[in-house]
Amino acid sequence: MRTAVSSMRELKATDPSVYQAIRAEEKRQREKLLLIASENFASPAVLAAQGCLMTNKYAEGYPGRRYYGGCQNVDTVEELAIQRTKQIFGADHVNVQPHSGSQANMAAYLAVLKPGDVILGMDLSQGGHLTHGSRVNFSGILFRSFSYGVARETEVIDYDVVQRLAEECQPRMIVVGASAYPRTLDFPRFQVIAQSVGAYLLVDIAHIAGLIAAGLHPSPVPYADFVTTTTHKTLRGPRGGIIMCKAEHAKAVDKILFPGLQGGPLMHVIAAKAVALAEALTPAFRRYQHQVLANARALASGLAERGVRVVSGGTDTHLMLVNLTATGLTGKEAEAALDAAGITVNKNAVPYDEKPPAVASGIRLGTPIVSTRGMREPEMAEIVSLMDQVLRHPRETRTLRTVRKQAKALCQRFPIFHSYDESSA
Ligand code: DSN
Repeated sequence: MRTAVSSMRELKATDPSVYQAIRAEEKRQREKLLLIASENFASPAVLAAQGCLMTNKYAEGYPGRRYYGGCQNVDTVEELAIQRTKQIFGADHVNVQPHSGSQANMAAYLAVLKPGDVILGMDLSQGGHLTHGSRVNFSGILFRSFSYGVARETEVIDYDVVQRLAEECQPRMIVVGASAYPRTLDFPRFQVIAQSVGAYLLVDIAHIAGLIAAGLHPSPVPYADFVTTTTHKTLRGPRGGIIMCKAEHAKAVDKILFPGLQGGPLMHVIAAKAVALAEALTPAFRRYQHQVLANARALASGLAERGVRVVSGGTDTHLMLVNLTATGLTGKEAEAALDAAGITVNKNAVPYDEKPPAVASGIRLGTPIVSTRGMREPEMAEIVSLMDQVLRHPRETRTLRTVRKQAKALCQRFPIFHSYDESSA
């Protein structure tokens, strides 16, 4: 097979515009402090598999029962991905074909629900996800959706309120999981609530899958009917999704995903999922996840020490939300100033935010990428200091320029794939 370098040479000759954009993106990833909680750097092995010639193969169906000939090798990678997911999470049944987390959630709903059924999920504006019942998403269009959030005083989920809401709206499915909730989720409690109203329980672990794989967040698998995840966040694989479920839902899940929702699976991505899952079984991955958590705690406490308000007072996971109201900055302004200073974050609504989502009163920060680069607590202290300068002087060009240089210098001390290079040395 061609090497990555010779493939890039060919790309440069064939399509210089796309080549230039990829090189510019490489530079951005190398030189900026990336703190977007849902992103990560997939390993060179994952990238190699994802860029491989299995993209050429049609394989509608499942291993051993495909609608095309010539599927022996793609069967091998799909079987490996399934078996490794089972080994990591202990699920009865696994489907690794969802193209994304959204497709995985759609399949979990439609495996047992009908359009018009009631679902109860976490409110997007309080940390939930679009596909958990938002009005502008298929989940809020197809189903009658109700939502729970966090308590105003504590900014954490009040399970008594969830119980009351479930009794009021009588959902067929309760959806758990979040994209901006920094606290440990109580899955046994959600199971009790779901059982008390006869609802199915779907847990979307997209953000915390890597932590669960490493045993650093409780697993929902024993408690939930369905567990969905993406593979590219803390799990550090290619962009894609996975569904796990109890044995009784296996047939319904497989049938609704294909032929119900998708056609041919992305076999090159499934190959890369298998590689990432093998990596997730290693002691190095567990050490990495420990560092992700330690770094998140260091970042949250460092910011709090400088008077920055961290939602709910801290984090139990890889991410945190910062409420900027007291600084007079909006999330949008902070995102722009930080990016100009070489620190990339995303604006994010904070609980009970009065600003629209495109402006927002907060930012979300996560440590998966900086931890993949090999950064530890001392570097988190440097990042706190850099962020503090920007948040105090967001309109001072000189400050932004100086911080940008410092952020780049810090990144250069921890080159992309530094930690992989170390572990392979
Ligand atoms: N868009 C993802 C995130 O940033 O959390 C969720 O799908």
